Amino acid sequence: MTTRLLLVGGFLGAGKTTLLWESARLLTSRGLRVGLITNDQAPELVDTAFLSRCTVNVSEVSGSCFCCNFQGLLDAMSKLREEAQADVLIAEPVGSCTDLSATIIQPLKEECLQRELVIAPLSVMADPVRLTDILDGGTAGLHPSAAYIFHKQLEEADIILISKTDLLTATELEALKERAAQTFPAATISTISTKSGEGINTWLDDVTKRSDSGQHLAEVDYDVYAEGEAVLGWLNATVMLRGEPTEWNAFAEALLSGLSQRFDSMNASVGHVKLMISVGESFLIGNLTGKGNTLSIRGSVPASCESRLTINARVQMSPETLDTIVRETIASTGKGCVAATPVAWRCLRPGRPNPTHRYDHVVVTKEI
Ligand SMILES: Nc1nc2c(ncn2[C@@H]2O[C@H](COP(=O)(O)OP(=O)(O)OP(=O)(O)O)[C@@H](O)[C@H]2O)c(=O)[nH]1
Ligand SMILES: [Mg+2]
Repeated sequence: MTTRLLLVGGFLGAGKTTLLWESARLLTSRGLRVGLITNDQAPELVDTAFLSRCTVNVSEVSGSCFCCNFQGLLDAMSKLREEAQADVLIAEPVGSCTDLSATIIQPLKEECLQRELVIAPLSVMADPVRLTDILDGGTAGLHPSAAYIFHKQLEEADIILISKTDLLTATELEALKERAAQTFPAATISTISTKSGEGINTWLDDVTKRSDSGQHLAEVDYDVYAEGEAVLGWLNATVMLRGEPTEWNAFAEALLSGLSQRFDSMNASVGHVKLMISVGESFLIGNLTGKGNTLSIRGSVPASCESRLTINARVQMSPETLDTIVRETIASTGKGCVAATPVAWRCLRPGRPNPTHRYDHVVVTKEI
């Protein structure tokens, strides 16, 4: 049985997980069996918790990114092929990862025939606001080395997928597409909005037919890449919240807003802060992908005395400071009425990327 792998990269907060959710739904309605693969430096992932509410199977590779744990990616793929007989696997690498063409796609191409695998073109999502600033020569509010990662992700893309197009006018979008095409001539430029539905079926048609994956490599300076990751504090935690009956949507909004104020007061750029609050089958997702105006809450949870909070934060500061700010803000949001008991709490600074494989050439494959 041949399985197709779609790899959806792109910087933190670009919209990858939202697209995985929507793609799984649409591909399933086309009669395909889908498996999803999430990835992070540590467990307790909002993305896994969220996608697990989807009707398809999800496998998580945590503790290391795909490129540094290539075997972990292979194992996740095998598991989903066995358990779900997946026709299509969609994998989301860590948002601060780059050099995927050299470290994941080329080695996978080497094994395509043996593994009955077809690899779709590497899609790299780009938030239009951040992309505009990068094309203007700015850093999209990021540390210059983190902005370098953003740039390298686009350089190695087979398809650049400008996301969140609902935020732009048609004229702005055309202009952005043109500029992206000039700066990154090797990629196909596509556009997508998971909110409005624009472009999703077109992209799915493209990546379920094409197999010209990893057509080029980016030249990546691993010292700058490592610095771009290391400037971000990384926190993954799950906490039980208990106390008086609480409106969890209001709690989530107050928590993200409180965090945003603390980060802004320190001039600390936010890569992505995401959370999930669940009570039984009900859940909400909260996101902050930059300043306070990027705060969004989706879904709804009934008021109750107890809920489960999973929070993932990637913010430009030391992990110790991030740890303190998140603990203090959860406590102050509860105002003494909601007690927070951590079930799992990990705070770290990503280590230097040390990929399992790193190809210096593009592998030419035969069609299966
Ligand atoms: N306006 C708009 N917002 C979107 C769209 N797609 C995603 N978002 C929002 O973008 C934010 C980040 O979305 P995610 O899908 O979690 O982003 P991600 O790329 O998976 O982020 P990481 O896992 O941290 O790398 C959320 O607030 C989403 O609601 C879109 O098409 N339009
Ligand atoms: Mg994600």
